[in-house]
Amino acid sequence: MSFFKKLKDKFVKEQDAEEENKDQHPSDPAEGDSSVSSDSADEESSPEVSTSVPEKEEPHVNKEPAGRGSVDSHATGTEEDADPDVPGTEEEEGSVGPEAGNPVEDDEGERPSGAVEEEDEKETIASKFKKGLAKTRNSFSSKINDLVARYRTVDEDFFEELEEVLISADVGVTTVMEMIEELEMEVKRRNVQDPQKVKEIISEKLVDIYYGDDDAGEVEGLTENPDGLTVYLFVGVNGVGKTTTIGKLAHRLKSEGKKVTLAAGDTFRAGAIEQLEEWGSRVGVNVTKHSEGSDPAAVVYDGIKAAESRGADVLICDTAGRLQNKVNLMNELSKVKRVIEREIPGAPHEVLLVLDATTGQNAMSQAKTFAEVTDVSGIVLSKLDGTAKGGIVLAIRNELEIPVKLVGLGEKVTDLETFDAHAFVYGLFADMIEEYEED
Ligand SMILES: Nc1nc2c(ncn2[C@@H]2O[C@H](COP(=O)(O)OP(=O)(O)OP(=O)(O)O)[C@@H](O)[C@H]2O)c(=O)[nH]1
Ligand SMILES: [Mg+2]
Repeated sequence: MSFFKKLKDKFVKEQDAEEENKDQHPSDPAEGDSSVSSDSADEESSPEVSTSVPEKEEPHVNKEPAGRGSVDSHATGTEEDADPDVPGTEEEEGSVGPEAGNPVEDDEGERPSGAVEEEDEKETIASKFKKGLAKTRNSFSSKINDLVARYRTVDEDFFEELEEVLISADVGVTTVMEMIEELEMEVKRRNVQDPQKVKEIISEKLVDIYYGDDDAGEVEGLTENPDGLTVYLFVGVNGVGKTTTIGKLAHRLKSEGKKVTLAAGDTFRAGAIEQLEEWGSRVGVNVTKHSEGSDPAAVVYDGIKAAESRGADVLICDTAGRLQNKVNLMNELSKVKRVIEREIPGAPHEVLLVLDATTGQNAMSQAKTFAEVTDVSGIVLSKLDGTAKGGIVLAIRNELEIPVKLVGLGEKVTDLETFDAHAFVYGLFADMIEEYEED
């Protein structure tokens, strides 16, 4: 079967059904006009550990929690130097935690998200990828269309130009070379002369390149702990979208029926704890926090204890986004990881490195650095909606050999998807696929 036909069957029908559904049940037009209340941490002035209970408020969309500190607040030289390797986590562990007076909350206060978000959740994966990849698609497919319109036969010059188009979409030189080579072989093998037909082969090869040889082409979801608490640790430099992704993921896991808690392990940046708390109250999950400047490993330890005593299914740990000093980053992350590993064998079940897709090749070099300091199990590529160079997904997977597990496709709480290479390629070629008619 033709590859476009396969994608059309898989994604377009799904979308048509969705649209039909929407016509019958039009959604509430009052989207995104509610506001965030940011008083969640005001009463917290003591440096004590606390597990904050989410306040219930109206669901809202398109509104990012406040509290992102300025870039300046990230940079203090002295703090780095004062980061000892083992500064008494044990002591803190003895004196804090749920036994030390943290209330154990039940789920009574948690209620499902509101109607607007639920409406959003009905959006298909296909339409989310299509929307999120609009910038890349517009730039990429117009270049491809232009290219095939200008060539009457598929020759060397054609491939050379195609190479440029792919590189300009941030696919990455190594990956592009590999891809062009395979394309040339495939075109020869199938004896394709018509450049129009090459579009389809390109789309097919993009999926192949993503999955590589050793993969069955399965979508890779997040690993879960089959017997107990699942722990996810988020890492990445500042501003890439860690906290936002944690909020989105918490929302998603919760709507799947899981009990989720968060640990405010970014004790470094001013406002970071409050930002996570806001997400906690927005999606209705608990947040374990200490005061600013305290030891992230101790926060995470308390997060585990609070999660266990609450019978949570998933704990998601935020961390500070700094990369000024590799040694300190390594010490801090390895200490946090050590605590998690010690408390829950097999955890963390994912170490997720968040990369900002809009930073292009810079994201690649961040990934390399992080991979040197910690075992990254998966990538979260945020802000794919904000770039015309979504090809970075392929470069990351192919050149770093780390799977892209989640992608951020917008700022709404529902704009997080499990990465699916077929849906991604559908997002890139949506117009062509929708128009595709078998001859
Ligand atoms: N358009 C878009 N914006 C996003 C996405 N993910 C995150 N953002 C935005 O990116 C900005 C930074 O996000 P944060 O979650 O605060 O980033 P962080 O990595 O936690 O940053 P630090 O706490 O400073 O280390 C926010 O304005 C988010 O709304 C996405 O998928 N799409
Ligand atoms: Mg953050």
